[in-house]
Amino acid sequence: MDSIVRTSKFLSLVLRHKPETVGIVLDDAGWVKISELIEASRSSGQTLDHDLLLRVVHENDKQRFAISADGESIRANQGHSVKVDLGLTPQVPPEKLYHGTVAKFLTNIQEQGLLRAERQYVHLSADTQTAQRVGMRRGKPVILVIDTQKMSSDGMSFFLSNNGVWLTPHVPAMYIVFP
Ligand code: HQG
Repeated sequence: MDSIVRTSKFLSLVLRHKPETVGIVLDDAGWVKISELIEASRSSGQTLDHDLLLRVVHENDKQRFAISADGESIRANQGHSVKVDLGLTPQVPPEKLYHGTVAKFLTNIQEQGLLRAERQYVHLSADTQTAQRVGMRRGKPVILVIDTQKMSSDGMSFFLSNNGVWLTPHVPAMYIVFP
């Protein structure tokens, strides 16, 4: 694994899920000072420096991370299981969004809808190609079509992360079109 991918995985772990593994604390909006992160990472055996970090942020295939306006802090754009307030404002979604999953989950999804599980939100994709890629992480992808227009008119909220992932707390089964 090259250093960019390895560092990206490390950042996903500490900025989304387990900051305590390197002894850092994220602020309420998920930010941590870059200098603090580098220092903390060093003491846990990661070779992280400012240049590598910026390359990971800028070259990341999904723009998973963001640097603050003052250039001093970093956070994950989405995917958190730790409780953070990303400060996203509700947005009107497109008429339909997509969710890539795999066949073994379908019975549960038919009963419970899409659950956010460990994460803060259910993740939805704006196009089927992206949903295919998300589903493929777990096997042969199955694409669910979500009637987001109906969800929205029924009062459910949607947020768009800074890297283009649609987020919502729960998708009840009645809004899901199964293949
Ligand atoms: C499934 C990656 C049983 C759901 C991706 C999914 C995405 C249920 C899995 C982002 C269920 C959760 C998120 C239910 C949902 N019963 N299974 N009721 N409801 N599921 O990883 O959407 O590379 O938490 O279909 O590209 O797969 O990390 O969510 O298969 O954007 O940046 O439970 O993660 O981005 O898995 O992926 P996840 P996800 P990054």
